[in-house]
This record gives sequence, C-alpha cells and structure tokens, in this order.
Amino acid sequence: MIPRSDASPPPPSSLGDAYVTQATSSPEHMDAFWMPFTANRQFKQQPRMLASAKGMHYTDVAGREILDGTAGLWCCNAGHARPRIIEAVSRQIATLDFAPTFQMGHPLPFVLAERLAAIAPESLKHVFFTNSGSESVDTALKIALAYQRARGEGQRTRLIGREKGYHGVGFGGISVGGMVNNRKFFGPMLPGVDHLRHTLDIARNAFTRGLPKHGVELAEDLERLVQLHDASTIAAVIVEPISGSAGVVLPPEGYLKRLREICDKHGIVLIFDEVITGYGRVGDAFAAQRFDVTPDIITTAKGLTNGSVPMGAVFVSDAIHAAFMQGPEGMIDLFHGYTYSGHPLACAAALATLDTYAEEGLFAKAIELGSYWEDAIHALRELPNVIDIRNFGLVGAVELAPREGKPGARAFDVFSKCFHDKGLMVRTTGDVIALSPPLILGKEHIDQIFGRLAEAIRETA
Ligand code: PXG
Repeated sequence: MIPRSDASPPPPSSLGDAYVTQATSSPEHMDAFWMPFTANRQFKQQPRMLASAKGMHYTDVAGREILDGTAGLWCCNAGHARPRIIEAVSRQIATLDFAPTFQMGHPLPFVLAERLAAIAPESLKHVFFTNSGSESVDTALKIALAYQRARGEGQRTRLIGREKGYHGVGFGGISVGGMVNNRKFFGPMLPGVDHLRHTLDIARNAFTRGLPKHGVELAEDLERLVQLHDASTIAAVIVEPISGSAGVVLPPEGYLKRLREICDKHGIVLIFDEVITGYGRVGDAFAAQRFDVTPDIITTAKGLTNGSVPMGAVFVSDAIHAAFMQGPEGMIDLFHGYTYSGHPLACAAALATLDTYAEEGLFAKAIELGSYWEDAIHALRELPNVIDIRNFGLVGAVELAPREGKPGARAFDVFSKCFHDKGLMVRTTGDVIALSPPLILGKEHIDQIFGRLAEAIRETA
C-alpha cells in the first residue's frame, strides 16, 4: 500500500506517479496480480507496461510513445482520452454512482437502449445490458434457450458454435467456442453442443483481398448437423461474422447469408457475436449491416463504451422479445441479469461514446480508409515467412509460418520487437499478427503501422 492520509485525495494515476514507481521498482511488486491470458513469469521478467494514452498513442512507463495498432484490445474505436467520455463519466460519478436496475430504474439505460436500437439492424430493437463480451454471450445463449421454451419448443436445447470461434470465457462461451486451449483444461463443459467447421482455408484463399472467394459451401455444414441431431433439438447457432481471437478468420462470400437461410428453414435462432465487429470496425455500426444479413440476436461489448467502462449489450429481435411478454404482467419475464446491468457510469460512457462516433463519422472510416489499409497490409506479402494476409474493414492479419516445433514463437518475437524496438502495439494469436487500430487513424498512421511491422518481421528469423 502507498501510505497516505485519508484526508488527502488519492494520487492521480498519471505518468511518474507513485503507483508507477511501486509497480515497476522490483519484480516482487508484480507477483500478486495474476494476469489474464498472459505468460505471467515471462511477462514479469520483461514487462510491457502502459502508463497513459491519448488519441492514437499509448505512453509506456519509461515515457516512450507506442502507436496503438489494436485499439487496446479491439475496444477503443474512437482512440484514447476522448473529452466527451471523460466529462460524461466524471459528471455521472458525482451525480448517481450506482442505482439498481432490478425492479428499479434510472433514466440512463432507457435512453441508451433507445439510442442503440436506432443504430441496430431494423428488427433488433430490444437491448439487454451486461458488463462484458463473455456475459453478453451467456445472456444471448440463455435468451435463445428460454425463447425456444416460451414458444413451445422446449426440446430445442442444443447449441451450435464453430471451430476456431471465440465467445469469451464463461462456461457457455467456452462450450460453443472452438479454440482448443480455452476448452481443454476445463472439463466437459455444457452438454449437447456441436460445432460447424471453421472457414479458414489458406490453401485456396491465401492473400485474398477482402472476403475469401472460396468456402460458401461450408455453411452447408449446418445442414449436416441438422441431419445428425434433427432440427427439433437445436436451439441456436452462434458465430462471429469475423472471428478475431482465432487470428482474423473471414466469412467466405455468401456464407453468412446461407447460414441465415438454413436457420430460417429449421427454426434455429441465429446469433452473431459482434464483440469485436460492433461499433464501426467494418464500416457500418455492425457487421450484420455491412454483410446485409440480419441475425436474431447480436452480442456486443468493447467499442460500446470505447473500452472506458466495462459494458456489454445484447440486441434481441422483436419476435424473440415478444415471446417473453406473454405471461402475467406481474411476473418477471426473464430470470437473468447482473447487478451492474445498465450501470450509470457505463451508460454515461456509452452515450458519450456514441456521440463521439456520430460527430466524427467514425463508422464510415473503415470504408473511407479501407482500400488504403488493404493496399498497405498486402504490401507485406513478400516479407520472410509471411504465408497469408487477410483484411476487411479496419481489421488486418498477417500470418507467419510457425517455427519448427514452436508454434506461436515467431509471431511473439515480432510482437515483442514491435513493442520494445518499434513503438508499435500489435496482437498475436498463434502465428497470426492481428491489427485493429482506432478508427480515428489517418493514412500517416497506416504507413507507420505497416512500416514498423514490416521492419519487425524482416528482423525476426
Ligand atoms: N466474443 C468475442 C467475439 C470476443 O472477441 C468476447 C466474446 C469476450 O469478451 P470479454 O469482454 O468477456 O473479454 C470476445 C473478446 C484478441 C482478443 O486479441 C479478443 C478478445 C479479448 C481479448 C483479446 O483477439 N475478445
């Protein structure tokens, strides 16, 4: 603990303050924090520590500027330290710090839900609030199951995910998810789950600009699962329109439309997990709109508050919502919710975020800059060890050949070199380098991102 008198205000958490000194003075001060999804011992030997952020940049604890190539973790779509958000959250905490939303209310989530409904696809006008992407996913799966029961199809209990899918870390999310390390340590998970095949096909689609041309037929895998299990047992299918965590896997042209048709034919709820694609990442508010395919439920988080306060939102179709509004008016219609669903600070942050997105036209940025981004990333094609490049909207991935017997090591070295030597933050998963910059970037930032990344790839054996 830092000694300070109760009477004095807490120290500001800014560069050079006492917290920075304490956390970085010696490795034992780093022992207590068990970091998420991190090689803790490796990290603590050579930390990558961020101290502040503004616009397109982080500043690390040594005072070095780091260009943010990943919008934090796909969340700070409007860049960092946005004045409207700072002001709204500061004002809100002084006005109403917390209010329950179970059989009670406060104005902000009503206003926010209406604002969100206005940017959502036409039939998805009801919003359930959560605190994260993982909670949004579990909420969506539960709503789908309860919906099937409410309409007299309670035998539909099976959930279908997809190989390489990432749907957060709740038991629902890892059950429908398809990344092996997120599953194999945690036992049998939910029963009655099956998976579609993934759509990554480097042999046929390597270096495609935009959506892959080959693979629409992979949607027919859902028909195979219907043949195997019978439609009458299947409640819902969940997919990411573009999967991020598995290394940016894009939907082949026509694939999502075909999934929609098969779900309609068989009475299956279609859920799009838009935790990374939501709020402008691909050139529209949601990927559903960019791809012109409307699911029954959309899960979101991250960009909803520009990453500033944890919050998720689940968009539910009018038809599904209506099925829950049939019972006695005095009965709770959905036995589900979180203490912090519709938290005042998160709502204030989200409203200010939506204002910022709208004022600056940020949802259109991925269209305006899309072809410049595409040309810039595909210019890395001839670099050593590059085996595929994928892009859509302001999302990009450079896949490297793995080192013999050491999967992920080459991309990790590039990531580390980018941070320590080049002043660039990228993400890696396996041997894929993923990019998803704040939508406020300009062409000069695109040049810097790919210039620095190219150097790092060239310098990494
Ligand atoms: N669904 C999807 C599609 C996600 O991408 C989650 C759910 C879970 O969200 P929470 O808020 O519970 O973490 C995610 C999270 C990466 C990366 O590097 C991606 C995520 C999280 C951390 C890293 O690709 N996505």
